[in-house]
Amino acid sequence: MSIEFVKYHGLGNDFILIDNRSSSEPLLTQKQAVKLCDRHFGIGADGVIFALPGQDSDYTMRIFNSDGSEPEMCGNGIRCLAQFLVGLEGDRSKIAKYRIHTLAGIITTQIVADGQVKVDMGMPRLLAAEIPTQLSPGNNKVIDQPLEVAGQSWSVTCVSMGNPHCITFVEDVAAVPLEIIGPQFEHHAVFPQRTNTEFIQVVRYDYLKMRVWERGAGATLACGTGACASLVAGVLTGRCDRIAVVELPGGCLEIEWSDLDQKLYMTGPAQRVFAGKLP
Ligand code: ZDP
Repeated sequence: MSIEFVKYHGLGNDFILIDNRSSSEPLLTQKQAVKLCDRHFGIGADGVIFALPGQDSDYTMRIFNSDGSEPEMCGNGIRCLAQFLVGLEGDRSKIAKYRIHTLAGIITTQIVADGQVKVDMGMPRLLAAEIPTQLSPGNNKVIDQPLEVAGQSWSVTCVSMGNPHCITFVEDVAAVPLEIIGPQFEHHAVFPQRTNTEFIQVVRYDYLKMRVWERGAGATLACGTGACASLVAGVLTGRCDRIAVVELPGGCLEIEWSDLDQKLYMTGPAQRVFAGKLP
């Protein structure tokens, strides 16, 4: 049996998309996903995303990271999935809108101007047990709390967008030795499910610069859930507005934490790169 795939990227965070509408189980194993994500021996990607039948929703998204682990959510990935679905359905409606079931709940995507995708990312979760982290034994919020990593004390804020994020504000993101400290945050004992790690430089109240070390994928060019979590951390600590542009190595996302419904709205691009067939 040969399986068709389409490669997409959202700001350089790249994914292999699989039409999995015929089955409620992913057509590939986690081990096969690891092989396909390899940039030298495979197609190359940060993850593999499956478009499965809905569950009280239009579709279900499942994703495997490039190390084979399965995250609850993926912000850049779900924008790619929305464009992939438009392609599969031959949807010619101007505003294709999908309700997508994920392990982080129902996420809604909408195609807007210029083929950008606006995503209702839901509400952030802030209690220590929801992240999860042991940084607050009393199950409080973790805001600007000290964490010892690589012999240094960092002031961290923890936010879950369905998946865990640990955010640190720094003077200069370019100076962060990401490859060295990223893995130490990811595997720190206070994060039982590991964590995604973001370093943020506040340029203006409405403009943040971010570098990310992703759980299960390492340094990537962009992270949608991470951009949302970082804006929340910035608002909670009085460092930024509720609407801001987040600049990642791969480009910019527009993030809003709505006053009205307390949900995060992310707008950004999703681009088709090429299609192929797996032998
Ligand atoms: O939580 C995790 O294990 C992440 N690696 C999942 C992927 C998140 C992503 N970068 C995003 O855009 O939200 C794709």
